[in-house]
Amino acid sequence: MSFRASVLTLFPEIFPGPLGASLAGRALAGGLWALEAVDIRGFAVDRHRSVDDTPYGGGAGMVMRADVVDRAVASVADGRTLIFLSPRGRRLEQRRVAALAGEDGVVLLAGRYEGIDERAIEARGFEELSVGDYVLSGGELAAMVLLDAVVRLLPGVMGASASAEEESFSGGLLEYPHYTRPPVWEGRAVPEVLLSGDHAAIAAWRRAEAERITRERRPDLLAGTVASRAGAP
Ligand code: 4HQ
Repeated sequence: MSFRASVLTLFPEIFPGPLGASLAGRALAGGLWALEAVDIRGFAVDRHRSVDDTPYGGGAGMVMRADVVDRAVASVADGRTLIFLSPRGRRLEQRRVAALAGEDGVVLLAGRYEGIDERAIEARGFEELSVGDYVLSGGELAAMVLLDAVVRLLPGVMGASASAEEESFSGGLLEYPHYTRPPVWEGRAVPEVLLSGDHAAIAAWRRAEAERITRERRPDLLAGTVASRAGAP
């Protein structure tokens, strides 16, 4: 069976969005993965179909109700990993992305307003993941980021060549610079070695450039810290 993603959201109409285009979109159309957007509002029970309420203890904004959210979760939960997108979560890294790509699928909970009643997160042991240290207006874009990163790793999505190359060579380093025609553009020449036809020299140059750029921009990736060694970008 292929990878199945369920996204619980108050804005199901924004899916698949960018996931319906390009690489992920072709894979979706081709049945290499499946995406279901579940409208949390469909699980509201009162006359006004409310999904949120005022926070206990006071303060600004509204909080999504645990009972409504949990009924939405129950409607799709089938043993797949449950993930809540939140800036409070562990930072999403390529290592986790790759592990998720090896699972049956995921259930992603995208919050709006000030957040979700903590008990709904706690009760089912949601894993919390963040796509970065900035504040989005909802978890939907974060869910799309996670899915985009996962889907490109699914078997048959990228083709063996690109994925194999990524694993062996660029693992843990930033990408070397790329060039295409024309050979000189606005007075800027393509590095000569790339025109030499010497494949060993080209591979050595690319490796050296990848190391230089990584050292300059992201020395943390070389440091062998927990945040590195995952084989990311
Ligand atoms: N939000 N990484 C607040 C994020 C976010 C992030 C999602 C905003 C949850 C309630 N999610 N809502 N950064 O900023 O994942």
